[in-house]
Amino acid sequence: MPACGKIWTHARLATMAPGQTPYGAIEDGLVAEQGGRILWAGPRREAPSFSAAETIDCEGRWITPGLIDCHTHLVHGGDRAHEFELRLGGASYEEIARAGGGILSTVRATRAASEDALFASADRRLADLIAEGVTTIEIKSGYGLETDSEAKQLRVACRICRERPVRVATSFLGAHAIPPDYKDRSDDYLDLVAGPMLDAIAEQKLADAVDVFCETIAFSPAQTERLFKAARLKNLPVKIHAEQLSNLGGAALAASYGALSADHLEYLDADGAAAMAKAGVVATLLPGAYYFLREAKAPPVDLLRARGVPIAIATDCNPGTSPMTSILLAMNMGCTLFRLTPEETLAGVTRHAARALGLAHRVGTIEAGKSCDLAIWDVERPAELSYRIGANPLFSRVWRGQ
Ligand code: DI6
Ligand code: FE
Repeated sequence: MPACGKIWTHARLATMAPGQTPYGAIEDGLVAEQGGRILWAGPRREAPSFSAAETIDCEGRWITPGLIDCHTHLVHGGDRAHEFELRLGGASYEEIARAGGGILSTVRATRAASEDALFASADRRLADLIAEGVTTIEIKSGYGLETDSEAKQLRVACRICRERPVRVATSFLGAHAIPPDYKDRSDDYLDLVAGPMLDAIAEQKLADAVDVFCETIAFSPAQTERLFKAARLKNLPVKIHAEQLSNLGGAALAASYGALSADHLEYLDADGAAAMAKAGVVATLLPGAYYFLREAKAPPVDLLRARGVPIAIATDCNPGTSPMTSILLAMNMGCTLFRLTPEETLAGVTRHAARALGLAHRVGTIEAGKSCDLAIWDVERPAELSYRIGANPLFSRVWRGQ
């Protein structure tokens, strides 16, 4: 009789493993855990007779993989609620930026904040995500824009990883905006980011990937490519904020560097989608930013589907364009705003999100060998996770078997 730690039985499993049935569903399933990993998962009647330390009767509830928020700016100082008021009072984004607001106001607040203060505010946002069954999260820097402050953001992300029950993947986003002291000298700033700043971040092993905001208001494709070349020399995978407000061909460029993901993609064209498909780049769609900015153009979901590009969904949790800490709401918006199916949005916060972080071998599906990260839901069918607005049917959450 094989021994194991815990067993979850009388469960309906949405394994999200690729295969024949929608959601990889198994009616009357069983999951066995050993040492924080999934030892066995499948139909209960096919299960070996385990001798388990603990057996949990799920009473027919659905179990999905623990959810993955694969694009967040969780660690930042301050908020932009006052700018929200100004904008609703008629001020334009440009007027606010000229008055020192916008992204640079978050940079000031982040630079001024202590690590403890950054940890405390990120922790509150994290609690919202954990309460919805999130077990893996990506966290970017990008509000420091100087070496010490970028490192500070990433150190806080690493502290979250050490002190909270969640797996964290970090991304270095020094190329998020041009800081005021480099105004009209974006090439000089990019040299700093791709040079000494990246050196320091890599040296301290603070980042799992390198990200960049490729956009007319941020960094050009030529600058992006210089950063990607530097990342390659450090053996760090790359990702990109691309085609959010215009089409600069950033996604295709990222694909030529084997990027893990290209994110936003409202203005992606057919060539970009083809390049992503060929290179296996995940398309991470961020409906929260689309909604908050009241954008007019949705990402080309039909094109992504036709090309077989894997689609992930994330909150983009950030103070400027997506002050959102609900992964379930992001799933709902993926359906209502982008016309994804509930099965696609669930794959978008599990299997495909894992791939967007280079973690597909460890998380994202309920399969033997992967980390035992599970979300157990009080729902009658998995589509309810995308269908409801503002409800949280999480029954319990399991991270590394606990
Ligand atoms: N795209 C966005 O929408 C945010 N960053 C990015 O690269 C904006 C972040 C902010 O306004 O603070
Ligand atoms: Fe973002």
